[in-house]
Amino acid sequence: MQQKATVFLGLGGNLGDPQAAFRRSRQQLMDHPATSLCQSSPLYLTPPLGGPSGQPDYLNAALMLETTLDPHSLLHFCQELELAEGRKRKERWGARTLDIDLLFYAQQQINETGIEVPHPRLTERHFVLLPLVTLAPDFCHPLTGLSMRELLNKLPAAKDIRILNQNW
Ligand code: A4P
Ligand code: MG
Repeated sequence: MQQKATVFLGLGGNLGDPQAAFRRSRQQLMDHPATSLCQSSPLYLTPPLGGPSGQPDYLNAALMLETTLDPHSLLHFCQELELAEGRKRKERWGARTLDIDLLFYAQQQINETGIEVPHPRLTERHFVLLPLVTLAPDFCHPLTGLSMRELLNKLPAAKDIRILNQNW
């Protein structure tokens, strides 16, 4: 049996009703016998970063969980949740109903095909760091040693991002 680990997931979506997809997926994670929810961040409305032009704004949020699933099993479970929400993979960074990124798995570093942890692009992204700071401002990135608050402070001020819902 794997030891209990604190993990952070990033949720994103800009097709259909992402808030409903986030709620259903959070419930599935809570119902999983090896996983418990610690906290949800507020829900943010964010302009799309990269990908095809003209795609709708995103909803983004982050979850803090405790789990005894290993990182591969947790990511696999998240990919099943994406599929259950009708996720279709067409183009990279294209519009989607639900994207779940494994941002951190305790202080583990994983660099394999199909799974990279910490998520390699999180340090550049307001839509990830803003929700993470609400959950764990002092949690440190295992590669840089910088806290979530410090990483956010290194970015320029966030533009056009707003909290849509504190509780969802
Ligand atoms: N993968 C490897 N490591 C991980 C990890 N830690 N967590 C692999 C999740 N997946 C991981 O992902 C592509 C592959 O990454 C998978 O096969 C998985 O095994 P995907 O979800 O199929 O495709 P994607 O999400 O389009 O690609 P990618 O590169 O993961 O994109 P990102 O970095 O997730 O960015 N703008 C706003 N405002 N909000 C967003 O949420 N999201 C993206 C996608 C772009 N722009 C955005 C947002
Ligand atoms: Mg992704």
